[in-house]
Amino acid sequence: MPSSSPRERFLAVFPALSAELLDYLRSEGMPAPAIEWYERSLAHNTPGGKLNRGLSVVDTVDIILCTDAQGKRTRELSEEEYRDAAVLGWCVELLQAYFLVADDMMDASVTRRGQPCWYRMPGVGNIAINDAFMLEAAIYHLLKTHFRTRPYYGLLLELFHDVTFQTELGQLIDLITAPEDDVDLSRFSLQKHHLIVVYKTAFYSFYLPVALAMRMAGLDDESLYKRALDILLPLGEYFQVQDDYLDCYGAPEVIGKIGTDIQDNKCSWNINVALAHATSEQRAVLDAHYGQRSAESEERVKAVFRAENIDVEKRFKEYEKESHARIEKMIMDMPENVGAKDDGSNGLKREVFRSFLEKVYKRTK
Ligand code: GPP
Ligand code: MG
Ligand code: MG
Ligand code: MG
Repeated sequence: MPSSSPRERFLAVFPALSAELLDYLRSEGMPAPAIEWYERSLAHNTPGGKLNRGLSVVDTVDIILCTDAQGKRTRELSEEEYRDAAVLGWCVELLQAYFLVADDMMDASVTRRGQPCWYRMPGVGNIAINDAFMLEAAIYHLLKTHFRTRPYYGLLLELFHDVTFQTELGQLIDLITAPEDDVDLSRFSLQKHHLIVVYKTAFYSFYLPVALAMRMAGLDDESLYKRALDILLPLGEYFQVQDDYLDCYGAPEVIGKIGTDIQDNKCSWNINVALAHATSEQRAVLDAHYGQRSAESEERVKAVFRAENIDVEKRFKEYEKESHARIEKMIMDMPENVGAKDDGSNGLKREVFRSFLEKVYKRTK
């Protein structure tokens, strides 16, 4: 399909995967309303986002298998290789769908990807909890049907299980650091923030897609996975700082969601920056108004964020530039094709990380 964009080609794989999952329900004798429900949940929650995570699996497999150390293309992925990479990519998107359906309930969010959150759709409500579980179950069904006979099947399962657990740990500390009825800003720190974001976002959004692609491409030197982690966790942290910033400063029509972090009492990057620079008067405003479920309080907090001595927006732009330079340097300090055999195969190319960094730098959604 040379005329379609990478995104369109990836999207074109989804209907067959959805059909495969629905066929399984049919084979188990599920009634038509159950099949229709699952179809609607899969369609609402899986394909509507930026697809960065899923596309990164495909891009990483392509860079490892089809380019030389200088980045020159040596071949194209076969149809079969593309399909395998895309199935793994969709499994990451299903994991994301599972997390987001649940996260939106926990965060009392209103919209996602420009639509009402799934639990807020007519007739859904708490059934969304079971729908989240069923989005997760889809991952293991697809892995089984597409990869059971591969030598690395166990490693794929292990990756999904480990990363899911890590993300749940991150979500736990995100939630218990933000109790609804007990606002205490002294609980927050940039150190706590670092721990939360690495666990709730970086492992599943950055390490998982690349590690899956490395397994599929046959990289078996375990030290390469450690190297990937060393770059992808800082990259994931940078990505979640952007998410925190956009929660307050992004346009809802662009980011597709309405920010809830201030009202939710979240230990976000913005509040930590404000706390680090606030005068005692500003601190008193933050203590009184952060984590309160009212638009007036939210506006009072935003006014402190805008104050000249705090200026979260300006500090974010500085952070963004500094992070990009720091991560780029980490990437450039890596050998071009680390761990490669003499013929250049089986290495981890630094282009994998550069392409990921450029995907997220200065994003607005
Ligand atoms: C992003 O946090 C983190 C997740 C979506 C992981 C959720 C993990 C679970 C185990 C459910 P966020 O709340 O800042 O994301 P958003 O801004 O998109 O709501
Ligand atoms: Mg959320
Ligand atoms: Mg959340
Ligand atoms: Mg957020």
